[in-house]
Amino acid sequence: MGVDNKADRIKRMKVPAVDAALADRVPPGQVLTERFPILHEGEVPEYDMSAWTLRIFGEIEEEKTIRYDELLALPMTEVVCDIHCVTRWSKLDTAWEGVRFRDLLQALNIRPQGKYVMLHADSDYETNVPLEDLLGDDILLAMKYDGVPLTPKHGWPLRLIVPHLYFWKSPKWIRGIEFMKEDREGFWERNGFHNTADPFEEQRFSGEALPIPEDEWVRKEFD
Ligand SMILES: Nc1nc2c(c(=O)[nH]1)N[C@H]1C(S)=C(S)[C@@H](COP(=O)(O)O)O[C@H]1N2
Ligand SMILES: [Mo]
Repeated sequence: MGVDNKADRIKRMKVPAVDAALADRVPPGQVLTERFPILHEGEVPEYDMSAWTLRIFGEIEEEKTIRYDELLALPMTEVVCDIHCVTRWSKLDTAWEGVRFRDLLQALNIRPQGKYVMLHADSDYETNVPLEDLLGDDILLAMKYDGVPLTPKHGWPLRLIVPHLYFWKSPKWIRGIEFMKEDREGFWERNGFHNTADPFEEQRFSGEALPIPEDEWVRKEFD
């Protein structure tokens, strides 16, 4: 209790409220960016969309090949989320639209032993995530960013968004989803990155060293 003057109100409400809200959302060791960095290995792929497919295979009763127009016919979901790259940038309130991973799974007969997933992408990229991590409301096979189709550099025509893990677990240009009995390491996971990759636990690397190639830190392109 006490005198409720203007100075007190500002101290109490404004500054601490904003700081506390951001502190909650920015994982340790991360820096916020307003721009949208572009990071990947290899070339930005070019597609003939009449030949484009998403292949679903491994521990599934019957292997499936899905065309882009079939994906577009599924219910669309919007997700607004924060993203966190292992190279220390985070971006708040990114807005995506696409098919919820869980909704795609519904139409598929995944075998119960298929507990791990390898996400296969162009150009020669793959990353592994446990199936359990892909069942949430905010796990999206995204086709749009900020209300318009993804740009080629950010993953058009299809990218997976896994907001609660470091962004290397969100493959651009995804082309295949493989269900596996046992976990297997993807590209960065084989190259020293952490298998789980929870940014709030700061699970960047699997060892002491920082095995990120120099160009991953210095090569910076933005939208
Ligand atoms: N196909 C593919 N997806 C990828 C990568 C890649 O090299 N190839 N890099 C990952 C990494 S390390 C990051 S930080 C994000 C960057 O996504 P952005 O360029 O849209 O910011 O894509 C991820 N997805
Ligand atoms: Mo990254």
